[in-house]
Amino acid sequence: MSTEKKGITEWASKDDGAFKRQVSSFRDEIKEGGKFSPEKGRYHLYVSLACPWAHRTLIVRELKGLQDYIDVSTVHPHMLEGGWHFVKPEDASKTPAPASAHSFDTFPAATADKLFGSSYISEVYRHAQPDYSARFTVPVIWDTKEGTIVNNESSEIIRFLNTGFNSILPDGQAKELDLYPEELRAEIDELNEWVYDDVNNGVYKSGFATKQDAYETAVTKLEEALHKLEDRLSDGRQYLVGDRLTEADVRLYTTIVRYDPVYHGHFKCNFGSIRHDFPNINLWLRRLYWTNPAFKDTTNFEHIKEHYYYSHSQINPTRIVPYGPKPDIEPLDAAGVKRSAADVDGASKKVK
Ligand SMILES: N[C@@H](CCC(=O)N[C@@H](CS)C(=O)NCC(=O)O)C(=O)O
Repeated sequence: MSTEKKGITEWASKDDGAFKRQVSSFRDEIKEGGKFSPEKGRYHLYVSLACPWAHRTLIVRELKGLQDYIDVSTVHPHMLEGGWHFVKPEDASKTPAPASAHSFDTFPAATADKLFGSSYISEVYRHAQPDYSARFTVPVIWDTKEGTIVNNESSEIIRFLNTGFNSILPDGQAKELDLYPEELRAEIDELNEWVYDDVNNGVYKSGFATKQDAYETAVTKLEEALHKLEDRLSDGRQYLVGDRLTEADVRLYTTIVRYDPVYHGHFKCNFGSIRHDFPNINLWLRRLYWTNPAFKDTTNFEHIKEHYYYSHSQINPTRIVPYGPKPDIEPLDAAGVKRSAADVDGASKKVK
């Protein structure tokens, strides 16, 4: 079987049963004065709302006020034989079937490929490189001027979205926002490194392991890392690094918000749940979700649950998507309000 045909759940090594994530292929950046300079409407972002890596880019796009600068196409949550697929342009305006109907053709908030009308994300990759044979992953940021992919590595995309458009953004909060400030870089880098290995990728290593030992190695590292994060947040701090929002929060958020709905059950990360066993992480999570629209607006629990439980039939052959947990994320209750009084004021009114 060629690499490109292999499903993501078959990336586990035959020898030790451990999951190994592929390295991304397109690694350019958008920056003033470079080949890919910032321009309104020039770039297009391909995402899945289910994917934690793509989710990072959507959050930063919104935090940096780039919604009118970079348009987005959103794949359907089912990642099956041919990889990520789009709704057909002629179906895009139809009322989507309810999520529970498991339709291949429509799904709430899934779009057509707005640039090419492609059926699969693989077609977009092949427009950039006809002989591309690695994995067809999201996120992808496409340049309509050069007709190619600028980058398909989320950690790099969020870095250049953070600064690359500042020269054309209007003055204001979004332009000022720096998610990777010079003075915090060393601490952010240090945190990112183990959070990536043990948490972001740790849930996948647990869920995609095909041998007991590989699973246990991954899941116990994840458990240890979550306890380390829980301790870090025990002084009541609102953000992981310094006293402000940084990319470290963005990168951890997209894993934690999926934890109780998906990773706890589907990926067998069930030594505890965020809501019952990690109160400090749970508070940090709820503050981000309920007080900052860039987090809530970009979090779609229907896509998240439907994607994992329906797509990985090796792990869940019945494809039944679980009913719970209820609610998807807990409200920001009185304790949360007390601990972050200043921030919560406006947002807590939204909490049902
Ligand atoms: N290193 C990449 C990883 C992206 C990634 O693995 N995306 C997954 C979805 S969560 C994907 O598109 N998988 C498709 C496949 O493997 O065929 C990044 O952070 O951008």
